[in-house]
Amino acid sequence: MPALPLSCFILYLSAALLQAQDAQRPTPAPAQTAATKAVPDGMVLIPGGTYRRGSEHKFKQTRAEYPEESPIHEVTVDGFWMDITEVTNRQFQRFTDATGYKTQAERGWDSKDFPDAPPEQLRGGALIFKPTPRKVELFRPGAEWQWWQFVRGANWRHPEGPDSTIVNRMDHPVVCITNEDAAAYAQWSGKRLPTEAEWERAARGGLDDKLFSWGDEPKPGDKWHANVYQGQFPNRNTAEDGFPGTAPVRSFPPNDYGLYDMAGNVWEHCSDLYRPDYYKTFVKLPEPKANPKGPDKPVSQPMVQQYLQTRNYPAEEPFHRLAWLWVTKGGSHLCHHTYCLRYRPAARHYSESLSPTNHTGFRCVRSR
Ligand SMILES: [Ca+2]
Ligand SMILES: [Ca+2]
Repeated sequence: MPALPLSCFILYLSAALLQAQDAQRPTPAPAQTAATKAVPDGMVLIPGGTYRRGSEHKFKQTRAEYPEESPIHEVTVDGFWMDITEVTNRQFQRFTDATGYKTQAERGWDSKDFPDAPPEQLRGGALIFKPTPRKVELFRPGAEWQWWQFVRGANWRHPEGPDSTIVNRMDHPVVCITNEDAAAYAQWSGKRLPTEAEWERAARGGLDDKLFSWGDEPKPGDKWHANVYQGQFPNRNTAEDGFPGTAPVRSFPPNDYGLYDMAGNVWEHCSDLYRPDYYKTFVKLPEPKANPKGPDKPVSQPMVQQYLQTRNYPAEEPFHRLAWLWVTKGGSHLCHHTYCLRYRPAARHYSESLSPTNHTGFRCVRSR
C-alpha cells in the first residue's frame, strides 16, 4: 500500500484548502455511556496493561522502509471492549437505514469549501484501485497514480464505481469510509473509534515484540493468516489466500484476543491524528501519559511529503479539516510484502477525508 495519493481533484483544490478555515483539533465525541459488566454483543475485552509499541525491524528483501514506527516505546492503556470484526456492509446499512446518514463519498464536497471549483469537481466519489496492465517501478515518486483512480459515484454502496454493488458482499467490511463517517457510526452505536495505542494493543493479541499478530513467521504452516496481496503488485493478483479483493469478515484465524482481520482485509480508522514523527516526540515527553490520544496538531499530505524528504515540516498554514491526516492501522488486501508490509500491528498509515478509498473501513471500541 502506497502513501495515499492526492487525487487530481485534490491537487486542483489544494490552494483553496490552504486558505480554508477550521484548523483546530476536533471536538471530542460525547462521553460514552456507563460501562456495562455484561459482554457487549460482538465485542471482546482487551486487557489493559503496558506494552511495547512500534517497530525498529529492518526488512532485507524490500526497499520499503517504515521510519514512522520507531522508536519502540512503552505505552499503557486501560482495558476496553473491541468489535470482534471490522464493521460490515450489513451493519453499516442498519446505521444508514436508521439515520439516513450519507457518507462523504456519497455527499460529495461543498462549494463553500471550494468556491473556485466547478460543480463537476465536487461530485462524490472515491479512490479506487485499478490493476496496471504490466509490471511497474513501485518506488518512484508518484508511482501510485498508476493504480489509484478517483471514480465519481464510487462509495460504500458501489465500491468499484456506479455499476458495482455490495448485494453479494453484505458480510464484507464496509469501505470508502472517511474518519468522520466512521466516527458517526460509532457514536450512533454507543461506541467510539479506538485510539492508535488501543488498536495496536489489541492487534498484538498479547504477543509483544512479534512482527505479526500471530507471531514472527509470515506464513506459518504454509497458510496465509490474513487477506493480503500475492503475486506481483499491482498488475498480477494471484489471490493465493482465496480473495482478490475484500473477504467476508472472519475468513482468517483470529488472534489470541479473538479478533479477526487485525491484519489485512481493510485498513481501520483510529481516532488519532497522524504525524510521521509522533513516536519520536512522544518518547521525549517528561512523563508520557497513559492512554495517549495522538498528536494535538494535524498535518496534511503536502506537509508529510516535505517532512519525508527534508525531516522538516513547511511553515504551518491553516488548512481545511478535510485535509487532516488520521491514523489507519492493519493494512489491507492490497498490501504486498515487497511494497507495503503493513499488515503488522506496529505499522502506521493515514487517511484523509478528501479521498475515501475502497480498501479502508473500521471497527469500534467501548470503554469499560
Ligand atoms: Ca488476497
Ligand atoms: Ca483489518
